[in-house]
Amino acid sequence: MYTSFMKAILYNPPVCGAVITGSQAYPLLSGNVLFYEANNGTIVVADLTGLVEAGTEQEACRLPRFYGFHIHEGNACGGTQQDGAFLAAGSHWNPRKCEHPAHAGDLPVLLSNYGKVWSACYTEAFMPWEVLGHTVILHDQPDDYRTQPAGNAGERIGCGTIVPFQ
Ligand SMILES: [Cu+2]
Ligand SMILES: [Zn+2]
Repeated sequence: MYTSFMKAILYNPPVCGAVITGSQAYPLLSGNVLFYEANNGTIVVADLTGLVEAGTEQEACRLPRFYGFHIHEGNACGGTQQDGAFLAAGSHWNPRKCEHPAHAGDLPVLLSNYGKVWSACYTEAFMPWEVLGHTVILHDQPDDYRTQPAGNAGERIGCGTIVPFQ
């Protein structure tokens, strides 16, 4: 028997999602982050490939490892590698003015397996439609869930603006 969580992602389309593109340092990164309504909250599914740094495709550091993953408050992914990739995404989305890691946009780290990620979590920090117009950001280091203001998660390496699913 499926729970209501499994039913939510198997039998319903997402409410919204973001198409992820990589920074100059992660040109192979692509895929989607999808937001489904479930119970009193949201299931977030990350479905990504190519999460490997340019030039490291053949190296042992491609072994499974963790990457920071948040919803940021900005509505765009602009920003140069020099000034900071995806600087336009702004800070962690934080509508209730809490401290990290209690920002509504704080999510579990992603596990990349030779560049492949499939990950899902359930959160009651927001409903899917509340994140419309904000951004999904991936970082090159795992969030430590302690350091202020953003978990010391390193560079921004992937970004996408959250838009209605179609
Ligand atoms: Cu972030
Ligand atoms: Zn945060």
